[in-house]
Amino acid sequence: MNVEKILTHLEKKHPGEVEYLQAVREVLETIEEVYNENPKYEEYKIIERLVEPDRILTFKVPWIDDQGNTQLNLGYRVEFNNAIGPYKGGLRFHPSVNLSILKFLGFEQIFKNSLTSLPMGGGKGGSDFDPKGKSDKEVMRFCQSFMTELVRLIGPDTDVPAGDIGVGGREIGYLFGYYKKLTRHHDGVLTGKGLNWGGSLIRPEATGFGGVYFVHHMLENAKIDIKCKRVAISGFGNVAWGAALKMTELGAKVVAISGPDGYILDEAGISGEKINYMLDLRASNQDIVAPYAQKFAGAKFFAGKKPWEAKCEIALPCATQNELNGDDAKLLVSNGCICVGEISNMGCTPEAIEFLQSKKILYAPGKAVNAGGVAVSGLEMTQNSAHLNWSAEEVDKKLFDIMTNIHVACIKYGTGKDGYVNYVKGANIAGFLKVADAMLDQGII
Ligand code: 2IT
Repeated sequence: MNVEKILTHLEKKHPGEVEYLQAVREVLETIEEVYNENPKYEEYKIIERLVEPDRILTFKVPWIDDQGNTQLNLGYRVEFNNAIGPYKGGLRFHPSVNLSILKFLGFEQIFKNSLTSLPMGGGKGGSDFDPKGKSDKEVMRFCQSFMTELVRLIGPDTDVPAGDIGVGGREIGYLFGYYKKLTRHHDGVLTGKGLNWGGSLIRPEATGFGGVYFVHHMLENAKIDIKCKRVAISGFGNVAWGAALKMTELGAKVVAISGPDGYILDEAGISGEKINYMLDLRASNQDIVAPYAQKFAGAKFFAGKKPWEAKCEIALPCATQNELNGDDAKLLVSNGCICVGEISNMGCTPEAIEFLQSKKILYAPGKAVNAGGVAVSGLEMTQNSAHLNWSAEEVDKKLFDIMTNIHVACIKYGTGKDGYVNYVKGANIAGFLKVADAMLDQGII
């Protein structure tokens, strides 16, 4: 495989799709060696076939707001690869959504889902619709219009969407309700459902819990105790909430969380009711963390700043892509940071990753660290197919085992001669091999 040739070709074909090209480059550069070891990959053009989605559906989503005005958004579903299972991956509703972002997310999802060891292919979808500031009824009308088109593609054994940024329990409820009305099927077509209509226990916690299980393994492997370590987290949504809960439970101290408006530094530790307050903030529909400093004495709010300037040993990006850049990485390391566990998808820029790896900082990419979310979605699909529900303990134990196995796979394929683990390489190779071999088995399709 000639990485530069493939990328030059892709850049020409998909100009301006920067996030997608960034995600592809990272994978190609790290799998090159194993790829070239098996001539069949080249012969059957596995990479050329893997970097293009199987299909993309783009559609308009008209809806009527509370004032009676007609509104219009764009909707997408990118079905990337189904070699090892039905297309699986979330829906993102955010004004920044475009095809490049959904293609990067769908591409990453292939490897992430493969790492979970569950039978799930990769896909992603969403819309440039912004749920922030909308009423429940506006969100409902939007979701119903969105599902009118999405229904053409999805099914419990073909393509199973879930949540992502801007899509939580409320949106999944409206989407599921309309799917059910259109098809008359009550099945596992979406994950992240409500507990009394097919959802799985631990799904809300899964991404954060799984991320912390993974980080715990990274630290243990490096013989570092997690207790009393200071943790900085970006974001204050569902993922950050789960991460803060589990970090606190394991004895670490969460000192910073952030929102689009700035970050909160709370030297007393963000634990107990303060963690639940994150969800209240989110539910307020404002997308700001500033009120935290008014509610809890001693906490400070830094307007317009990122949490990476807070002194911490562990940094957990939990917000969005490219949220931690090269300068942030340098600042973190100069302040004593020893571990960056990316819980957001592609949270670190290539410059940040290069710097962290050059300093031998423990760093692992989103597709490994945040795989717990989609893993429990996979477990929700299993429960739906079997028409039963597992207990929280059962699901949590399975989640823990899955994260342990992903860590083992990263160590297997990512450990260098000096013992430093390149988790990017480990995750990409482990995720890729399974999908590539399945593609070989299934012929040119
Ligand atoms: O990025 C992700 O893995 C998710 N947003 C969760 C996807 C899923 O299908 O649960």
